[in-house]
Parts: sequence; structure tokens; C-alpha cells
Amino acid sequence: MREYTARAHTNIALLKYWGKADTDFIIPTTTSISLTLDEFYTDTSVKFDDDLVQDQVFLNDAPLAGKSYDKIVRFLDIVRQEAQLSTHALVKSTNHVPTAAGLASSASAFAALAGSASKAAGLNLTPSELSRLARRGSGSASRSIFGGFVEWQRGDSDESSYAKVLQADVDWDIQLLTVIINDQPKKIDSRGGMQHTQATSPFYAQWVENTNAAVSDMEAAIAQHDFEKLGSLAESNALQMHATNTTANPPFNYLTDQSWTVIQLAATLRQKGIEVYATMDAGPNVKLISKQQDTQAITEALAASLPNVQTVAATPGPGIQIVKGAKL
Ligand code: 2P0
Repeated sequence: MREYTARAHTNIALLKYWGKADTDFIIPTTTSISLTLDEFYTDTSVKFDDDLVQDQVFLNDAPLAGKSYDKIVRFLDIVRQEAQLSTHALVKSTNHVPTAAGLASSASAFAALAGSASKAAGLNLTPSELSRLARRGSGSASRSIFGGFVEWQRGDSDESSYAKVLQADVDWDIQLLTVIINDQPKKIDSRGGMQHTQATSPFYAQWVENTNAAVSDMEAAIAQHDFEKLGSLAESNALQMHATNTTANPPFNYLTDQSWTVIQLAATLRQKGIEVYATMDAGPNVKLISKQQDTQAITEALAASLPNVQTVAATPGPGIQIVKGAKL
């Protein structure tokens, strides 16, 4: 059977996915909206091969084992079931994400795997079907099938929960400036973190209600290129997500003192007329939703309060690309 390679880019959510209505099928409690990023992506090639006695998975040229390997095998099993195949696969994946940036997410990984594995298995999926498949690997991967601004409609079933494009060509000035916070707190993975919060935070139901209620406003902000509305909705949504974690039982927190310094700095810069808003995911790094024209002013302000932090800029990026063979 033929080898196929796919390239999928990471995405950052402006309205977050943080909890599941169905853990087996990964149906979320909220509709989420994201921006796909150009600079960070995963390339994955897949070949189903009758000579293999088990799946072989290489990440950045090293063989993968343990839980990460098992997760990929479970995903390949879904592909095999849909394609009515019993053959094992050779999977080779390369992450083009600076490790320190903390942007290495399962989103680009499972989107690229969904694209290459489904093609290699002979499935010709529509973009919506591919998004549904990627979702089964990792929820946020459903959004990395598409470029630009993307909305993952939560739906209420496997058939109805998938992402769609809101705005593929982002021809206005918006970037995500990731501020790399070095004092990493104890790692709690997204899957475990969201599950614990959903089960124990008294604020969880309100978070779901508020996020779903914000969807139409965020759609309008994107359609109107309304930077201020987009940024303030995104920052509020991120802070609400993190508030569910700090009110879980027992509580946990992805954010450090340095994260809060950056969040506060964004507010101070806004008072000075620089449009910048913060969003944070399952880690201490803060992504500043900002304009390229303001990069210098922002990095100078950061350097003044946090002299040793680095920043990585990312601009809007494309949807998944799939090619026959290994070349992209
Ligand atoms: C998001 N995150 O919307 C949210 C915000 C992290 C914080 O999607 O359990 O790795 O594999 O479906 O996709 C990270 O969660 O979780 C995530 P699973 P995933 O981007």
C-alpha cells in the first residue's frame, strides 16, 4: 500500500475546549474557536505494510513507546476499522515546534496522523469527516484540519461534532506572541486537568454556559476584523477557564507568578493604547494576541519587567496538506 504524508499546523483557541460531554468519542461541552498558526507544524507519514507484525511509530527519528505509542495504536485501530483493514502501519512523525515554546500540542500531531493514515488506508474523507476523525485522537486536532480562524462545533454525536472554517485567509494584522515562562510548574496534562475540573469545580457549569454564549460574539468579531472585541473575549474566556482549575477540588493552577506578570503587562499596555490581550492554555506560557506593528513595543515592555523571557511570534497559518509519498 502507498505511503502518504500530511502536514498539519498547531492552533491556539480563542474560545477554549475544556471538558467532554462524551469521553469515548471526544464530544466537547463547548464550541471552541481557534487560530491556526503558520510557524508550528507536524509532518507525519504513514504506510500500511503487510510485513509488519505490529505498528511502528517514530517521533523525530526516535521509536515511540509507552502511553504515547498506545494512544497512536488506538487511533490507528479506528482508521483500520473504518477502512476494514487489519494491516499494521509504519508511522514517522516530525514536530516543527520549538520545544521550549510549549506549543507542541496533540492538535497538529493527531491532525497530521488523521490525514496521512486515512489516505494511506484508502479512505477518501471529506474535510468534515477528516475533522471528525482527528477529533477521535485529540479534541483540539479537529480544528487543525483547517487554516485561519476555525470553529469546532461541539455537536452532540460523533456525526455532528467537527470543525469548520470561519475565515481561511486572514488578511488583517493579528499574531500570537508566545511568552516563554521558564519556571515550569508541575505538569498536569490537558486530558486529566479538564476531567478533574469538570468533575469538581463549582464554576464548571457556568464556564460552559459562558463559553457557548460567547460563540456568536466571537464569530462577529472575526467577521468584522474587530481586534478589540476578539481580544477581550479571548482573554476573558481564558481567565474563566483557568478559574475553573483554581476552584477544582483539589485545586490546581497552570499559571505562575510570571504568567500573571505578563497578563498584567497586557492590561498596562492597553492603557497606553497598545492593543494586546492574553490567552493561556494547559501550561504557564502566555500567548499575547497582538499586532505585528506592536511587536517591538511589547517585547521592550516585557524585557523591562521580565528580563530573561523569550518570545516567539506566530502568524495565521493554513489547513492540512496531504501528499503521496514522503515529500512535502
Ligand atoms: C483548547 N486545550 O481549546 C484547550 C485549551 C488546552 C487548553 O484542547 O483530551 O489535548 O486529547 O481531547 O485536545 C488541549 O486538549 O485534549 C486543549 P484531548 P487536547 O485548545
